[in-house]
Amino acid sequence: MEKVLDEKTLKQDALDVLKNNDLGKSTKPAPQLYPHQWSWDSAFIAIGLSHSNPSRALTELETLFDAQWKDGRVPHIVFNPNTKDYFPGPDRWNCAALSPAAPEKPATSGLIQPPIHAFAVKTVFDVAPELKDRVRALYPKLVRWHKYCLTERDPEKMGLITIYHPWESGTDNSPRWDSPLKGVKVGEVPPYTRRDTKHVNDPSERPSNEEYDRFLWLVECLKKDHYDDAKLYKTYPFLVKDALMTSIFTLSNHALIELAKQLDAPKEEVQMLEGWQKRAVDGLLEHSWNRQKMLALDLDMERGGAQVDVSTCAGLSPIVVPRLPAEIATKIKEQMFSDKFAGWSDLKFRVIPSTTPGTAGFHPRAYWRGPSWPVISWLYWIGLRQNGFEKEAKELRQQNLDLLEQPEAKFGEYFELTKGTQLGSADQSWTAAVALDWLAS
Ligand code: 2M8
Repeated sequence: MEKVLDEKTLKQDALDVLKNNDLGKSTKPAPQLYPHQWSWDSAFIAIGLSHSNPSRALTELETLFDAQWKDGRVPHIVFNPNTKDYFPGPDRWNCAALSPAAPEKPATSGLIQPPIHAFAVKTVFDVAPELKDRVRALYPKLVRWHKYCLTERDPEKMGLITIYHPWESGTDNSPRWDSPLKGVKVGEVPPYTRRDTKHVNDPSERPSNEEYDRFLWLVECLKKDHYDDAKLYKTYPFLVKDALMTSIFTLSNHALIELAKQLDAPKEEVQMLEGWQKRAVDGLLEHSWNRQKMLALDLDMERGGAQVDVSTCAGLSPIVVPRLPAEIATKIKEQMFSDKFAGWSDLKFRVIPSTTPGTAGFHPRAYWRGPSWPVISWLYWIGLRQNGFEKEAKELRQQNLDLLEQPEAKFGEYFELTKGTQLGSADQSWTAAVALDWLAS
């Protein structure tokens, strides 16, 4: 067997990945596959950088929030003007021309991604209190972002965030979206050439052409309604209440409440944030948590809010909810290490599969349909520790580090389960970032 990397080498390699992907004031998620700034990637990157360069870590988030829309949304992609090698690029989204809320510059997409940013800002602030003035400047933007999530994206006031596109979920091609996508009647999609498939070894690790047509048709529908939430809510064919997105919201919003107190925000503002927290936690536990399945499920709003019955890593997401009732936390922990996830007997490393092996929609090498994403294990490692499951957290951290210390792992975007083979892009920034955080812990 080939010798594994030691922790010192792994750390240096991780720092090199982030350095090589550095665009100056933001970091691209991968050298070629993802050449712009991505919203939630930047939050993980900031956490990874917080140990070596907290000032640069905060810059990552400041750059992202410079592109915040007037309505509070934080775009999922901020386009790097120096590259054209990505599709769909700024022209296809055409946001500034279509929506008065979008910034003229920089060009952005019109979607969002999970709101992990306040948690990242708090993490940076904890290690670098001297950055207080800059954190203070970011704080109101974070409040507007959270407000957008829980108002425009939750007009029903259920406490659950609605997504318009699988790209918003961060788990793009997950079986979570198979049933809601079936209801979308694909119309005429303007011609396009994919660029993503040429940057991976095997195109079947990426979404299929049919899936891409569907994704792009949804973009056309968003454009038709000018990215206007009120209009979209009436006519749009894909409205899903996202359990993972909402769980992450509660983790981040809890951090935002602490930030608000540290920055002496007005009492009424703290109370408003606390109100959102209660609403989101109640929403998750009342509508999304399925006691029989012991999983949090998404709700398909095009089908009267029915739960989407699949077994994916998103189902474990309430583990990150602060102050989760102990009984639910224990059930999720058991589920996480059962044969459905990190206890599956064929795993080379006991990491968290993105989809339960053998269940509907599972595929061993396809995008978000089985392979493991270190960034998800990292998120749930945070959740386990938050709930006092230190032993399990330690084991999950170690298994992920063992995987990443294989010389051929190369900070992969994701990994096949039975052999630990690297899939998708190599030198993925958020994989390097979470490795840095694990090594520092
Ligand atoms: C993946 O998403 C992009 C589209 O946004 C893609 O598949 O082309 C997802 O894994 C997403 O969660 C991630 O933020 C992005 C960049 O790493 O890649």
